[in-house]
Amino acid sequence: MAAFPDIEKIQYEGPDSKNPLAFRWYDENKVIEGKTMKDHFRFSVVYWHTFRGDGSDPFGSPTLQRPWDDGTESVENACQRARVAFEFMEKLGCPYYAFHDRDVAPEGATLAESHANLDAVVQVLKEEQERTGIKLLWGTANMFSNPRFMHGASTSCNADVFAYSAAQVKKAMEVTHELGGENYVFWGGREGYQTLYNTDIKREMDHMGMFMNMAVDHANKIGFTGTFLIEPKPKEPTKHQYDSDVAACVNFLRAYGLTDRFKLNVETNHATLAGHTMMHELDYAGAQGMLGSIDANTGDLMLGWDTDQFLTDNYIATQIMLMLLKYGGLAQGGVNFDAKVRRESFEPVDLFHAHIGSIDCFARGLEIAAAIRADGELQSFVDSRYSSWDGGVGAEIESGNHCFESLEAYMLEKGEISDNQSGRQEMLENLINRYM
Ligand code: XLS
Ligand code: NI
Ligand code: NI
Repeated sequence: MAAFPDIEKIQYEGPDSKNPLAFRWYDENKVIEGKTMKDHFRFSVVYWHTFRGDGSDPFGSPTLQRPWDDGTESVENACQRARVAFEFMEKLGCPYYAFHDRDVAPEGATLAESHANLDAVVQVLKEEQERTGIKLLWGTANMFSNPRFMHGASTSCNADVFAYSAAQVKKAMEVTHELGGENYVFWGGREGYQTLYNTDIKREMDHMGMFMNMAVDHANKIGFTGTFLIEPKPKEPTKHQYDSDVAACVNFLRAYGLTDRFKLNVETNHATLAGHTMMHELDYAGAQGMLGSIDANTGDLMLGWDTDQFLTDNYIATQIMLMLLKYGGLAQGGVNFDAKVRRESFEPVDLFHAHIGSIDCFARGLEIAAAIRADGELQSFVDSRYSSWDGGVGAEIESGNHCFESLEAYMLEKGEISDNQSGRQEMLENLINRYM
């Protein structure tokens, strides 16, 4: 029994197509800068929003029609839902997916029962992966929904919660490994604080560092070689999340000796909540050699919380793709749609419209970014802006051949700096608009 009987596999039909269930820009085999579109993006569908979202919000009940779901928390329903998920991803043509342990299988009355439920559903996921060739981009553990995590997981004031979290992550990692997952993600659901009056930051951060080191040790034990990813987010649900932004995460990873095995999973809406652009977060992560993967979505500047909307803004997609091309792509990472349809978009077909639109937006962003790079005007402006470092005193400083004394002697002799050049911001913004 098909869940989407009226929908065929989504095809590329080109920019002139008016078919809402076709790609206009995403041609998975098209080669850009030496790589197919499919390999540039490694698009991934998220289990939690797409198959567990029900449209409820703090003000209202579920709205989304999901006829295949019987509404129970049974393992049978979870297995049935898993098959539907793969039908959806196959028809969409997305090569990857991502999940939390508790999205795919119901939590049991005990930890042992939760483990067993997960194992049962994982068998279905495995069969479906084999049947379709769709792969697991990453797994993660939900350590924020159950009330036991009210004070956090690895940063909880309650040592038993740390232990419970270790047991849960151990299992989630093993399952991710069993399914051939290419990464494992830590999004610090409630790893932060609501008030500093009751919080020992130093102790909590040390515990989190210790926890991640235990994860690396366990990966080595079981032979999981995937990349660990931390997903920065500044707030929500806590007032302050420790993994606030890319810079804070890089600092954390360095402080606790984790940079060999970890990279970052950067999310558009989290960047905005942190008061940064996505371009900033990606550039910073890339510059530090820490760019691992992307959670693709967008917020709403009028709302100011993590609204997880599907990205359809060509400018943001272009900026993202400029950064990915600049840093040589995502390697083992991917573009993961951590996004949900609005509760008013309640029909199953809306899931297709949402993903198709965002996939196309990224494909178009890639085309535009590649065109900007091929013309080279932007890059040659940046190169010439820094040309004082390519020879003379600049090159001497960069190669480590100066100190304050020698630079004082240089400037005393020269008297004044060579003239500054205009930053030409407006001209460059106009240049970008030529390609849009
Ligand atoms: C929440 C996060 C979450 C992670 C996975 O804001 O984006 O969905 O991606 O735990
Ligand atoms: Ni996310
Ligand atoms: Ni998010």
